[in-house]
Amino acid sequence: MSNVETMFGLKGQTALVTGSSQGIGYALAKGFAQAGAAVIINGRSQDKLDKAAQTLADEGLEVTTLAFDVTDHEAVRYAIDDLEESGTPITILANNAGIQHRSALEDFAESDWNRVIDTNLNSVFHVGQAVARHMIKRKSGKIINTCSLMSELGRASVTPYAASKGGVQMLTRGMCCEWARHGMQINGIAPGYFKTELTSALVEDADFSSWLEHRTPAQRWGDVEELVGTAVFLASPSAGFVNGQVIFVDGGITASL
Ligand code: GCO
Repeated sequence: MSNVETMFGLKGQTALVTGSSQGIGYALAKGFAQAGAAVIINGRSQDKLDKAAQTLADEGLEVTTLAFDVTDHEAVRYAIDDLEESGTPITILANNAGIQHRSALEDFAESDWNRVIDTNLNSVFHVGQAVARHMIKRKSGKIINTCSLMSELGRASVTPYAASKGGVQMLTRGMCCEWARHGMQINGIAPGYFKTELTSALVEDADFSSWLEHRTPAQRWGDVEELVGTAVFLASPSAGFVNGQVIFVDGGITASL
């Protein structure tokens, strides 16, 4: 194997990506598979997972599916322990599941607040803890949490989302403080504005797109494939001493006024 493949390849690894039947999670799962990992895609809908797995198979990438609700602590613990006890050690975890809900904060329903926090932040605790308990035993493992430019910057109408992603950034750093001593590397990826199902309403809003293109130094939306290199790097042996870091893949938006 070449030195590059050794440093950046994921051959022999098993990667679980939560929320990966579409969007950023799907792109990360595809990238991990292309880098040589055995990939498990996750979501709540088995039907959506089967469709995503078939699309990947049509491109020669075989993945397995594991449907569970990342907001259900017991269901997560059961799914992860069952996987591990069946002889499938999860060596890479990408905590990617996330939702968006836009509304003025003064009108934001408590149920919508709870849904956003449960899916975007609490799930990282549930799945991270369940997987880490096995990684600690093996004294190795990679966790990559999907943060956001909104881990650092707010925007009116998406404050609960920003609060959740600010929490994921600090949870990432906390996981480093707790688990790096066990041979684990825990880092985050903070996407800027990317064209996905989650942002489709914004992409279709000409005024918003125009504002974004002027606000972003790169003057454009990102494509989800542009997140894959950072994820593969963080999941690879070459990032063995990178810990507690959040890498912003955002066209420069968080670097500028
Ligand atoms: C919004 C968007 C953002 C981004 C997300 C990407 O409504 O402003 O949904 O929240 O999509 O932050 O990381």
